[in-house]
Amino acid sequence: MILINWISLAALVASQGIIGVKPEDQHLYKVENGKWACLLDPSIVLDSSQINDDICDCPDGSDEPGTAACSHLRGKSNGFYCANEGYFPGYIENFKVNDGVCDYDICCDGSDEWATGKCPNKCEIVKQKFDTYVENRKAEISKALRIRDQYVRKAERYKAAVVKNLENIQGEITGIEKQLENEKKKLADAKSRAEQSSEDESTTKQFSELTTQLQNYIKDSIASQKRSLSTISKLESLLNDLAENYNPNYNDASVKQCVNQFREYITGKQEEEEKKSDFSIELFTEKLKSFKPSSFNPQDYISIEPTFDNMVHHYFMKFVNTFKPKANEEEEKPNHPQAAVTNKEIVAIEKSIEKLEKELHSKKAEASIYEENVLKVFGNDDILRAVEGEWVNRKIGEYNYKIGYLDSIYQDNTLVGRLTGVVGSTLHFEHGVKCWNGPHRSAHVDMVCAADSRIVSVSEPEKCQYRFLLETPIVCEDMSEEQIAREFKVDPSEL
Ligand code: MAN
Repeated sequence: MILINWISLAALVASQGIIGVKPEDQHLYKVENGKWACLLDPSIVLDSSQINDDICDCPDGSDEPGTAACSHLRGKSNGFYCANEGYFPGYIENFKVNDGVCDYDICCDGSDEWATGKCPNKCEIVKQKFDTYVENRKAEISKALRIRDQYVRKAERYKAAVVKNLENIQGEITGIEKQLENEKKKLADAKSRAEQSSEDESTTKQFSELTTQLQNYIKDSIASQKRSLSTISKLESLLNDLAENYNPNYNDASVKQCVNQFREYITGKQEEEEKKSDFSIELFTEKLKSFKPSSFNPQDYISIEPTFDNMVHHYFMKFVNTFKPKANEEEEKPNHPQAAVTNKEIVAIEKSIEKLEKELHSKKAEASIYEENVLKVFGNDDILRAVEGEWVNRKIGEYNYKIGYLDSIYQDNTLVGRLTGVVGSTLHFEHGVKCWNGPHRSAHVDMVCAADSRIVSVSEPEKCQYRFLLETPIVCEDMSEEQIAREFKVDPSEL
């Protein structure tokens, strides 16, 4: 309990009623016949001199609004009222009343120290500081808002550029996909043609074997005919010998019949031989070679030798083709003849597909970065896009700190963290260099509105966990005078 300065008290009571009570509540302290009842327990009636006598009498502490006697019962909202004439009234917790400390941030009039008389009224100077603060702050905010506006435009341009890049790359992806589809079709076609040509090859081989068989058969037949003719000729010579040299006197009926029949045969044979053609393969081939149609131009003909074998082959193939399924063949195959596909060509198409697939993969990866970027939230109005690549530096204490908004934070050359998230106007940085015997470094950066970017302060509430205060235009919002006024803080050291 302090010694009440009754003269000061009397003066205050005279000027503003019950000390520590706001004007609107003064009526609650109306004294009737020198008596007053506790506010929440009117059954307790006190002598009016017991109000603010520095002794707590009422269970609700209502008899001591202007002293610290009932401070344990009175909350801040129900605290000591400072009139702060010429400035804004304030409320201070009752335990701070008459404690010998000037609480000018709340009671610029020093009325909280009415009993000690230690604190002269400084409301005039506080008011001046307040007015200056509000004016400067208004000017700063309007400057900051103009800068922020430029950032917003910049962010819009940056986003538009990302969207454009994404569109371009999506166009490229569509192009590559089309090319890939074509190449894949080409590959399937080439493979089926290669298969077809190997089928054709085997059919041709079979046909060629058949042709050779036929050619051999004809040749064998001719050779066998020749051999038969030679045998016949030998037999004829024997029989001729017999017919000319036999002895008719023996009257051998069988010999006579044989000789007569042989002579008939020879007569008949001569008639036959007159009719018989003199065909031979060699002669035939000679004739074929000398065959030249009228207006013969060698360039118009495929250079195949006109031999008997070739002729057989040609007619045999013609014969085989008669049985080919012509209708289907036309449907399945294009009209123009298809060139044969080499393995080299297939490998080249496969390589081109591989290259296109690689290109597609890398373009898709690039596109997904842009997509992610477009969908990402970069703070209100996408503003953080505009500060991409911007760094704010300041030497504080023994270290030089560097904050890269969308990047990372360094304490000299030590990585404090990389940006991992944005919550409201706080940037979160994590995964910095590990602290000796501690966690990996990390930081929170609280951004407050100012026209220029500046690291205001850094603290390390826990080992290697940092908290920065960063002034920047990017978090500025238009503020009413009331909002600005509420932000004003009295610095007692300046009074
Ligand atoms: C360095 C700095 C400090 C940190 C200590 C921990 O000195 O990074 O901020 O507290 O390491 O050992």
